[in-house]
Amino acid sequence: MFDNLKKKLKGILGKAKETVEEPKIEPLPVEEQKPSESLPEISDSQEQIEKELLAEVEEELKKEAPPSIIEPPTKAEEEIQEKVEEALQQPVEEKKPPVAEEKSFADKIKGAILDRFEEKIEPEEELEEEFEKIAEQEKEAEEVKEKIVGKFEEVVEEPKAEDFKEEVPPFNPLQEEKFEEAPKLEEVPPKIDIEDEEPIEEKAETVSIEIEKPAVIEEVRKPKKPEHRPKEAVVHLEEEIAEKKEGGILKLFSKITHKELAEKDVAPVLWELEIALLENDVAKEVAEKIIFEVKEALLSKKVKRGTVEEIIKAALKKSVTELLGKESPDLLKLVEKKKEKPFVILFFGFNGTGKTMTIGKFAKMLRDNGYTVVMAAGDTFRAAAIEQLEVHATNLKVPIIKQKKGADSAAVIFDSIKYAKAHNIDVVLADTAGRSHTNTNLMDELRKIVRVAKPDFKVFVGDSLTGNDAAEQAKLFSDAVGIDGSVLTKVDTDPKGGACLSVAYMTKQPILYLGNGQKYEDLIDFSSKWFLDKVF
Ligand SMILES: Nc1nc2c(ncn2[C@@H]2O[C@H](COP(=O)(O)OP(=O)(O)OP(=O)(O)O)[C@@H](O)[C@H]2O)c(=O)[nH]1
Ligand SMILES: [Mg+2]
Repeated sequence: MFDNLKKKLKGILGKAKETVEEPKIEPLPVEEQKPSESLPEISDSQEQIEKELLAEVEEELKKEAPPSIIEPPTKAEEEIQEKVEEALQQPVEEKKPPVAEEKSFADKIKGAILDRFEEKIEPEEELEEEFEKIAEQEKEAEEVKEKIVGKFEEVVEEPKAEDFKEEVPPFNPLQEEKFEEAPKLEEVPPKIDIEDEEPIEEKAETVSIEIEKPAVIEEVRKPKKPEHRPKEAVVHLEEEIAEKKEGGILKLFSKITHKELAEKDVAPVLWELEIALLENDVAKEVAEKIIFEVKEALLSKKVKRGTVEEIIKAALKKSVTELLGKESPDLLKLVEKKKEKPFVILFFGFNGTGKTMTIGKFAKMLRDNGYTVVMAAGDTFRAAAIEQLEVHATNLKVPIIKQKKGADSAAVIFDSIKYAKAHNIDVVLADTAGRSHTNTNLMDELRKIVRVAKPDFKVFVGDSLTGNDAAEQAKLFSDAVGIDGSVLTKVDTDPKGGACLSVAYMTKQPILYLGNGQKYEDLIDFSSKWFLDKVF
């Protein structure tokens, strides 16, 4: 029962979130990115913190760099450096491994020069010969030097610009002044003569020491790259943003959590909803009314994200409740309230919709509730209709008033009322022949019955399987004789269920009961709540 409609609505509601709502985080509209509200000030804060971080890095660098490096060279130092540079130009084939790698560059230079002082001084002629050799090898030494410089550049270029930020100029150890800074003044002998120069072999060793220089300098000068921004800084930044931009954040939050839907956002889901309603026997007029109301609900206010499904559901429920109209009256109470017995209920509708069967169900329900009933065999038109009702009367052990086939239906019903009055029976259940609006005679007959019997309650019986037709029929009967309420039968075989809405809307009268089977007890006391619970 109602399985189709239920399934369809469930599917649509399930999809509504995806189809109606956009991704959760939408970019702020340009006009809302005012300087006072968010982004620029946030950048300022970041910049400030980055500056602080850089200052810290610089401070660390200063600490790590030996003070000698930044001292200006003195004359004595310059002299030493000259010697060192001469030594640099010596051939490198005979270079030896570094003397003591753990020593600083300045120590190594100083040590090498002091060693030379301790060596035995060679005669001048020998020295000249050696210098000639040096001159011959000068070219080769130059090449070696270039290689060293090349290495230098590679090593020095390694630190990335962003590691130092813009304020810290990248260190260039190739600058002359940096070379001159290396040795320490106090620890170097004040005078150095050319005669003091060591033999070629020894100079080669000096070159070897010099080769180590780049690595040592790099070690000293290369700032430690901050691998991660300190956690505290990040936390601080977030707090700052949160504090300063409270208004902006709240706005942003509102943007994220709420969305003002436009027609184009809701159109697809409304279209699907309308199709589902039409496919499930909801009359076009009724479906359009529902869609209009759901649309109003979605477009009327800012919709909180993630609640579209709920909003559609709520709008559907509201709309359906309104469509179903006033709540079904409690028939038993109406019977009870009537001062003068009997309470007359007239059943009518198209052929084969279940009028006679429904009379049997009502009889049982009333009897079960302590009311006495009499059946009126008002269908004098169709063959076997009287016998059919008789079967129910026998089964339920209730009296039946009947005449022959072809008798005046209004007269049979009038007789039943007289019988009820005479026997103090609470309720008369009057059957009628099935008819359509095209059958003028039968419609006139029905008018006559109503005029004569003056029923207390006129019940339209519709077959829910006929869907929209049931609603059309109901409208015709309503126009002809008026309807106080409807019964929709065979809902047990109807997976759609839309006829309920259509019939109620067309007749502007409530659905009283639903017939959901062929047994007497298969009668559902209808209410909008029951319907909504079933469908949603
Ligand atoms: N499954 C099911 N069948 C029903 C229901 N109500 C009635 N029927 C069946 O529908 C058929 C027609 O029922 P009737 O009570 O004879 O219908 P009617 O409106 O009196 O028919 P006419 O007098 O010929 O106009 C019978 O076979 C019933 O058993 C119902 O709620 N569910
Ligand atoms: Mg019948």
